[in-house]
Amino acid sequence: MKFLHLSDLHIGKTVNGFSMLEEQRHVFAQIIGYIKTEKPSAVLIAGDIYDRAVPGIEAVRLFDDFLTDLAGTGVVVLIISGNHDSPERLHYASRLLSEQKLHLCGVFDGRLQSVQLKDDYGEINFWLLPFIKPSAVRAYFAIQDMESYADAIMAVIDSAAIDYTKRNVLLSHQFYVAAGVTPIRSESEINPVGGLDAAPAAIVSGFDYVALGHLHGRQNVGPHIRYAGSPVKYSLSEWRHTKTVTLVSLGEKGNLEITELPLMPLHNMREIKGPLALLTSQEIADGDCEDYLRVILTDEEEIVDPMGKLRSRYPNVMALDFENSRTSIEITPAPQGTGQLEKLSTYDLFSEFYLATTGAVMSQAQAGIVRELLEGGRE
Ligand SMILES: [Mn+2]
Repeated sequence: MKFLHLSDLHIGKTVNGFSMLEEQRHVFAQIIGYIKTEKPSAVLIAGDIYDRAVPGIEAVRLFDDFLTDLAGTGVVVLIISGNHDSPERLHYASRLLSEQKLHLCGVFDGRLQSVQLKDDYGEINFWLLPFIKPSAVRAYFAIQDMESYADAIMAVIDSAAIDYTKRNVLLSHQFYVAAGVTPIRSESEINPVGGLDAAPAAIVSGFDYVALGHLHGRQNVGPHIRYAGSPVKYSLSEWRHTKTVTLVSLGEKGNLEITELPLMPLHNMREIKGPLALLTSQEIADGDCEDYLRVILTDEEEIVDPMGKLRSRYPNVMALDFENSRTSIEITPAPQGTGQLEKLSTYDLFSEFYLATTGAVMSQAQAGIVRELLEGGRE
């Protein structure tokens, strides 16, 4: 049986003030295209459907369109909630929708839900584990000291009495780590302090495939335990990532094949670096000017309104940084809330502000003007 694994749609997300709705619509169309050509039996969406617990109208509308298109292809759709979703809202109408081959598991109700599909080799059980916290699981199990995420996940899986001689696939949205492997993290993920949510991937290694969501960079945490990654780059930290959906082909027990199908963005996300004149000149401006950019200006001279100048050529500049001999000097910002700022003179405060906003230190002439104005003001 072939099935498609995706996760972390984050429908409705904005990145540095830019709405990703059109990007999302663009990749969803490609996913529908892959379903038509590859003809998988099921589509697994491993959590973080929406970016927020209460998504905006446009986001709800886009998800509705996507679900309708998915249903139109005839595939079975399996969905769990992620840490960004509201479990109850995502769970809405799930009993009715399950009759339409759409299985939504938003809320953990004390029992690991499953959906059984069949192919020539027999049955495959798909287990739907929505995002859980130990506190939510404790209510259902009489287990002392259930403190960790690993304990909670193990308790839930153990309670399902899974027959591991059959083929089993798990959908889960937790932070699984493999021993000795550093996970690829992205700034668009929410990171609980200190990685307390981490659970060893070994606890789910009994499944024939584990379709994970949570980490936004695609990666395996075991030969058959995998994060599909988000379908769109959701932070500048992901600009070098390639986004894909995962096509899994599960044959007889123990026979698994994983293929990555690339997703093309409407506008790419990338980083460009150099002096302003070069980056904005007709001949040099490289690639698609409408890409989402982090621009690093290397000019030694100060520039008036650098963002305005850049955006006249690149309308989708997301971030602007400066890298020159002045910014290479390490500046330790005054710690806030310690009363340190109050001790600074108005002039010092202004020069800190100037440095923070322009990335440059004031020239002698400018410093003179500021001092003159400040003294004039005092008089
Ligand atoms: Mn996510």
